[in-house]
Amino acid sequence: MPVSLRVKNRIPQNPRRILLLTSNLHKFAEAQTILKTFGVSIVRKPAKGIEIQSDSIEEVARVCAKNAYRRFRVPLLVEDSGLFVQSLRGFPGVYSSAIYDQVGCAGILRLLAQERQRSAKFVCALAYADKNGIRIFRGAVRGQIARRLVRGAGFGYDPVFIPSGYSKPFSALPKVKAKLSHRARAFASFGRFMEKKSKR
Ligand code: ITT
Repeated sequence: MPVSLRVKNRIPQNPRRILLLTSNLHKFAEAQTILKTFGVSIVRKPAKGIEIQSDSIEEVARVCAKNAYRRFRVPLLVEDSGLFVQSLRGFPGVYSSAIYDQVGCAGILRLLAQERQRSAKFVCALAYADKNGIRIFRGAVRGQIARRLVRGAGFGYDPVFIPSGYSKPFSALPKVKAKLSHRARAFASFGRFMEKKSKR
């Protein structure tokens, strides 16, 4: 989970306008759509630079958010996600980004070519940092790895991930993804937290 600490643009001071540190435009767009419904707006900061190695996506998000907050001193979010395939003992998991870059969805299909057990889950760990410290919001969605790749909407592993209760992958179900993805769940949980916070 690379996070850049090179800030060139203006940093928002409005507490309900929060930085999301990510290089992934799809991730940003999905997060923005969800948070809008809670009246929270986010500003993207490209993320390249600080990388930590960990076997936990939660730890990656937490440490990156902590380091970034030390630098920027404004409320910010760092999100780390991964695809965990049961028959591969959770692989690619924390290595999802690197594995995607190297072998893509086709590589996951090759690894599972002879496998009948195709259960998998997407997990998202969202770390929010402000003057009170770090809070973690989690989201997960269970499903199956498809037998074939279906190109369409979305990004990353969406063409091969079929959410439970559906017969098509996320790439063919953008509205479903917007409601029940790992990211939708983690950001909705953060949105509810912000709503409560604003009423205090
Ligand atoms: P940042 O670290 O800059 O935020 P990233 O794309 O590297 O962007 P992650 O490390 O969180 O983001 O994601 C790991 C990989 O998991 C990423 O390369 C995607 O291919 C995949 N991934 C994450 N969320 C996904 C989603 O909603 N749908 C499909 N693939 C996803």
